[in-house]
Amino acid sequence: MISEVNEVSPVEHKKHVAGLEFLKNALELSDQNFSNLVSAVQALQVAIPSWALGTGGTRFGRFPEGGEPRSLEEKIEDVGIIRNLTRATNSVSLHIPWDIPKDVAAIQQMLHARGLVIDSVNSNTFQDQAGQPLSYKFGSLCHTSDPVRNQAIQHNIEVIEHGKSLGSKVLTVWLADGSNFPGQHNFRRAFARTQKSLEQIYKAMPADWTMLVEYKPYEPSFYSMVIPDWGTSHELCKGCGDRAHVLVDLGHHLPNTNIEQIVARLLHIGRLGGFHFNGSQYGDDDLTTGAIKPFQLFLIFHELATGASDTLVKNPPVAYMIDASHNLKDPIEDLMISLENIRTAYAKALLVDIRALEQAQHDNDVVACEQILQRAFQTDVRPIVAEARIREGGALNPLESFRSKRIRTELIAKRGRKTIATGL
Ligand code: PSV
Ligand code: MN
Repeated sequence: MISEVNEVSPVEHKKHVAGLEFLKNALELSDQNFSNLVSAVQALQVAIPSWALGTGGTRFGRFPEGGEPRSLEEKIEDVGIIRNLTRATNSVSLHIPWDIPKDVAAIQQMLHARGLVIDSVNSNTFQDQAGQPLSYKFGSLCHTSDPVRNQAIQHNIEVIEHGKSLGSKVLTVWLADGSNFPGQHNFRRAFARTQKSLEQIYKAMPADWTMLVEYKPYEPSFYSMVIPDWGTSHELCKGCGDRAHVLVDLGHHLPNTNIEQIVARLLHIGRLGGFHFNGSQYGDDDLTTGAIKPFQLFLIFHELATGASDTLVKNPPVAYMIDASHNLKDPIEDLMISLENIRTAYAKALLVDIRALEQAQHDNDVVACEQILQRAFQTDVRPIVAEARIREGGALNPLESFRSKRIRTELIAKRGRKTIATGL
């Protein structure tokens, strides 16, 4: 039985308290302000997608870790392990049809027992499913044929129904639709058909639901994607209505894109609905969040934090999720490191002296502006992130606990070494 209790050794705890005290003094914060900072980090919760718990792969191969979840129940079990150790996630995102629950009541009970809820439900029109009458080879919501589009629309409506039964209120749509060769698509018409299809799906959502529309510049289509950028996504959302928002996935940008500026722009127009975290060097690389560009992650959180404290910003709450697959690392370990990096970037962003920055921006003091950001970014906030975790009963060092409790070994013993999870 995997131990649920996270004991902190007295020696480690003493070191942690000393680090905390040092940081509080260095930041010259009162006990109350320091405590508020920790509470803000505690409040940041990031959903885990059901498809990220198995070992990922590329078209060249896959090297399973073993002990992978074979069912929705086992995926929830894994997210429960991550929650227990990190306290940085309280929800699971599902992909339909991979995660259709057999027994809704039992799933709800499992979630409840682990302090979890269902976050978004995600449709899948990027694959053909067994028994499906029509193929998505040439697109889904953009398809030239009415019956194919209708099949894809109906699938999304079914996804909403599954979500309703599990208490979700968010439908996420990511389309693989696009073209590989010049001339293959009439760009204008493919967009118009997609718009109409999304409007129909939007109309089928209950009044308290939100639709998130994700964009991606390339892959699987290499010449054109129907929704390649945030502007297209925004246009589609506007056409649907007030409860359709843009979803930004960190890996869905061409190298060197200024993602923090996109975040600021969407916040300004009130349409930033969701965020998928991962690490990326070239594209949808699915690396650990913050592994390659921690400064960019900090700058993104700086925009989110300043946006949240600006009364002029009327953006809805943003739904956070990790969207990565794990080719080399143990998926549970990788997800825990991502959660840690996300909270670290957020904690650093909360340290930015916003008033001083605004003054320096007003004075066009470029050096001061940059220094204010660097001061926050270079602060070692690990004690704050650890404190946020242990205040809620999490582990002082989740990774070490995962290894010393030999959790993966237990999962392999229970589920086998050669299991293959459904997912990406
Ligand atoms: C494909 O790029 C992708 O990673 C999208 O980001 C979706 O969010 C995810 O798959 C699941 O459909
Ligand atoms: Mn994504």
